[in-house]
Amino acid sequence: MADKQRQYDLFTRFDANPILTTDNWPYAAHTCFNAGATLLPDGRTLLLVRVEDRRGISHLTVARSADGITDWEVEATPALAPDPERYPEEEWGVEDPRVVWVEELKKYVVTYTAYSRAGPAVSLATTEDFKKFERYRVAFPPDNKDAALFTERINGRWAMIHRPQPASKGGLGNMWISYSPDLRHWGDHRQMLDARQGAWWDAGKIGLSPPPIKTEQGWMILYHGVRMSPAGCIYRLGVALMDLENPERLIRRSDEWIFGPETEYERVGDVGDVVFPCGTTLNAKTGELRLYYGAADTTIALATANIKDILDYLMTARK
Ligand code: M1P
Repeated sequence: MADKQRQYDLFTRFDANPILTTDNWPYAAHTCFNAGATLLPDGRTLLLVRVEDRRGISHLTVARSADGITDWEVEATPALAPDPERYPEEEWGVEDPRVVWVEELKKYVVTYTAYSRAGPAVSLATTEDFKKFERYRVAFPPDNKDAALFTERINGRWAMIHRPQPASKGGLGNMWISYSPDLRHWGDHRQMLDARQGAWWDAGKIGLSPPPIKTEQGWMILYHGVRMSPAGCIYRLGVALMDLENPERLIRRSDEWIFGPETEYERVGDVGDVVFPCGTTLNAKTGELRLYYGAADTTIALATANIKDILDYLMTARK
């Protein structure tokens, strides 16, 4: 039984989920969800949270916590608000940030969806303090989202995963990887991980969830798969392992989803049946991986797993 259940039990939900709702917000907000995450040098956890207002427009606000679970201090004003006068690609908001610390730059790199009448695009900005941001603007034009940078150069180039959604595929999409010498000019685009087809849980549309996590065995890629049904979509999480030197090369991919909507706060909300993680933190000593995820596009929840258990599970998957 233990083995039979193992893949379903990789993650444990925090008892008092959700950890952040708009009740925690110091100003009026409709929903807070899909947050990028990072550990600060002083040990606190920082979430860069997508906040949607009652117009339907999203901005990004910082929340910090000493233990990464409770007593969140939410900033009184947005860290990154859409600025459509200077950046027209942000006319309808900024969404779904992914945050990585890049040691070489001594900066955080934030990738996010810049939404406008042109469609959703991938934008990139850097920051040292989550107060001042340098916008590099659009890295990948519409329709494209679910992007994050690898934390280090690979064979001398920056690499970014993203998810184009070509009209010819009717709103479906696969994960791609592209490379850049300077974070501004992107090329050498390759399809990296395909959505499966037919009855599969990740048929049709997949996208990167949190940024790639470097392990000794390879880059761990947590991705969301979207099951489209007559009753609506179900967003679940899968995992793949890619080669450290050549992240286009798949080592293993889980057949089954490893986390999906089960609780009421995941099943009911603005968009029900959605778990959508945009950030993790990893305790290098214990191997505890914390998954911060948007629940039903309404609140932020936390689930934890041991990264070794995920890797062990992956090794049981087909090549
Ligand atoms: O509503 C679920 C999610 O839908 C979109 O994700 P994707 O385009 O990858 O399917 C995003 O709008 C995301 O914010 C949202 O949580």
